[in-house]
Amino acid sequence: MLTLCGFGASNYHNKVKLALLEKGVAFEEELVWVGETDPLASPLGKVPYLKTTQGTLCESSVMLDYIEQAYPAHPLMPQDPFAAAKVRELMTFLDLHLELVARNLYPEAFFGGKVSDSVKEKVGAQLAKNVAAFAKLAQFKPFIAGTELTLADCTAAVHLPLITAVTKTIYGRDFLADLPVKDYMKMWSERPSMQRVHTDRKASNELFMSRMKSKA
Ligand SMILES: N[C@@H](CCC(=O)N[C@@H](CS)C(=O)NCC(=O)O)C(=O)O
Repeated sequence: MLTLCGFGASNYHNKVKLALLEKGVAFEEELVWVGETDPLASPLGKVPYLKTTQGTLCESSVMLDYIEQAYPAHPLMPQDPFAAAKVRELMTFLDLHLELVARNLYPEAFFGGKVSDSVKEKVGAQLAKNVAAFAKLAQFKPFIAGTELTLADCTAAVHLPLITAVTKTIYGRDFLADLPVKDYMKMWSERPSMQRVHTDRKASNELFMSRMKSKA
């Protein structure tokens, strides 16, 4: 049995959870907040991490690769090596070039903090460039990598709404406005996997916010 450790307000936690649910792999969840992680399982103190019968794994994309190989039923990766690499290319753009860049803005966009004007300027330019590049790769046909749901969709579904929210809040403009993200997320909202993630995220968000307040 797999145990996904983390919390439901985390986009990276939900990326792995969506893949598990879409594949129909049985798993348990263990509530672990940042600051309460097992240092052996997650040496950088990040969530999520995954407990398996063989040991633990950190880094969400590594977990997805493991789950895909260990549970080949209901594949979320194409068989063809090149097509699979195109899926990983999209996952890398989403994690590294979109989410990780936008993350610099979360303190102000979501947590009541302040981000300096110079950071906003630098991050805004980088995000604009990276979104334009992502737009050249993303298919939306209707899935991110083409006609089949893949691991890139489990990644896109959790990151794209954050990019929209953060750019609207910080720059007053949705940097993803030219992409069909609304239709894409509507399609996702009809899937039972996303319905569960959404319900759990709402409950987790409330807990997360009350924890932040009690710490302030
Ligand atoms: N590259 C990591 C990113 C995970 C990540 O940044 N998780 C956030 C929560 S959404 C976290 O643990 N942040 C705390 C920290 O970075 O110290 C992954 O793909 O798993």
